[in-house]
Amino acid sequence: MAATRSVVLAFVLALLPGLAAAVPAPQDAHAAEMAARVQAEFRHAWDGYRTYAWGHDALKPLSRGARDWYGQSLLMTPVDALDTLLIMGMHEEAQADLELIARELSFDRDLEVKHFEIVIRLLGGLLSSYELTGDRRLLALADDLGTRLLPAFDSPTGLPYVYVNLRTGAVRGTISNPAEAALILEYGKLADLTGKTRYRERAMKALRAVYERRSPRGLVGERFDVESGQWTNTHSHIGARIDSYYEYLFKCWRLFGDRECLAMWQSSSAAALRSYPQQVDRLTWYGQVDMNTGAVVGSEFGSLEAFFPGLLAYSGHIPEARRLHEAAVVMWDVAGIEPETYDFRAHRITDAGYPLRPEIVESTWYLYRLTGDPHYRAVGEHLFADFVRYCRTEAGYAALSDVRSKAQADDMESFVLAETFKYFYLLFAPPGTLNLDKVVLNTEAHPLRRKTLPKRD
Ligand code: DMJ
Repeated sequence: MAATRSVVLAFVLALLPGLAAAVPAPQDAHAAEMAARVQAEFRHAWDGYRTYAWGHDALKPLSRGARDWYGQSLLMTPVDALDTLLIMGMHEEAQADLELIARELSFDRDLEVKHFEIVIRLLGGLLSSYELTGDRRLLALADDLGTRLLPAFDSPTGLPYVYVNLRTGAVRGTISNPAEAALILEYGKLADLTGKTRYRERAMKALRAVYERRSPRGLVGERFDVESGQWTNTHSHIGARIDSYYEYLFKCWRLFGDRECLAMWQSSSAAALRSYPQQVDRLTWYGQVDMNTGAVVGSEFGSLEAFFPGLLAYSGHIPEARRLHEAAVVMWDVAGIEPETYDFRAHRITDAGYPLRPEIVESTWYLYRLTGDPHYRAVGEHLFADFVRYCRTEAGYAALSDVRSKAQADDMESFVLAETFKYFYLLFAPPGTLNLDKVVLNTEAHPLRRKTLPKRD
C-alpha cells in the first residue's frame, strides 16, 4: 500500500508542479490562509460523503442519506472528486477512494444512462485521475466505459442520442443539443491513451455535425433532432444546452492543437461576441437571440452563463471577459448568492434555485490566473464567504431551493467536489498547484494533459 501511495504521489508531482501560466500568482499569507480554509471546507464535504453515503453516487446533506442516480451506484462522487483530493494533497483519502473505484466500479450493467453526464463526470474523471496517478485500472475502466457508450453516436447524423444502455447499447432520446454533442475532450483523450482512433472519430464527427448546422450568422440553436439533424429550437445563447459546445471548440484546440477546432472556435466566438451582448444601464450582459435572424428573444443570464467570462479570458478576450464577469457578480449579489436564472432587463429572478454551481468561481479563477489582478481573489473571497454561510450543513454542503429565503435542499451534486471546491482552491493555492500550460480542464474541471504544445497559442 505504501509503495502504491508513493507511486501515486510521484505521478501527481510530475504533472502538477511549476507554474508556467500567463501570470505567475504571488503567494501571500492571506491567500495561504484562504486556501487552507477552502481545503478544510472541502474536507468537511468529503467527510460527510464518506460518513453517510460511501459507495453511493451522492450525499443527501440534510437527511444524511445517499442518492443513486439510476437505483444502483456508478460512484459518481468518488470518481468526480478523486482528482480534487489529489490536487489538494489529500493522498490517504485519494488512495482509499481509488481503491473503492478499482474494487467496486463496473459498467457491465443493464442501465440506461445519460450519455453527456456520464462522459463529463465519469469518463473525464477516470481519464484525469489515470493521468495523475498512472494507475492502469482507471484507464481500463475508462476504455470499458467508452466502448459501452459509443453506440450513442449511432444516429443517421452522427449526433449522439441522449441515453444509452451500458450493457445492451440500446439508445433513446432524439432531441438533444450542442453541449451534449461536444465531447471531443474526453473521447479524444481516450483515443490517444488507448490508440483506438474510433473514439476520436465519432466525437469529432458529432462536433462537426453541430458546427455545420450553424446559421449564416454563425450561430447554433438550443435543440436539434439527432435523426433528422433539424433544429427544433433556434434560440441561441451561452447558457444551458449550448455552454460547453463553445467551451470545447476552444479547449479542443488547446488540448490537442487541433486546427479544425481552432477555426470553428474563431468563427463561432466572433459570432457570439457580435450577437449576444446587451447593455443595461452600465453593465454588459449576454442574452438570447434567434440563431437565424439575430433578433433578441430573451434577456436572461444565470449561473451556467457565468462560465463564459472564464472562457473569454482563456481565449485571449480579456476586456470582454472582465465586463461579463462584472455582470455575473452583480447577479450573485442580487440575493446574496446567485440564482439559476435572472432577467437582467426586468431585474427579476426567474429561477431561484442554487444547485452549488461552480461556473462563476471558474471564471473568477481564470481571470485571476490570466491577469494577476488581485480584484479577482477579493471577489473569490466574497463568493466563498456567501457559499459557506448559506450552503454549509452539519453533514456537508446543500443546494438552495430558493436563494431569496436561503431554504436548503437535500442535494449535494458531485460537481461541488469536482469543480466548485477545486476552483475556489486553485484561486488561492500556491503558485504551481496546477500548470495551465500542461493541462486543460474538461467541463467538469478534470485536468487532462496536453498532448503537444502547439506553436501558435
Ligand atoms: C457541470 O456538470 C458541468 O460544468 C457542465 O458543463 C454544466 N453544469 C455542471 C455544473 O454546473
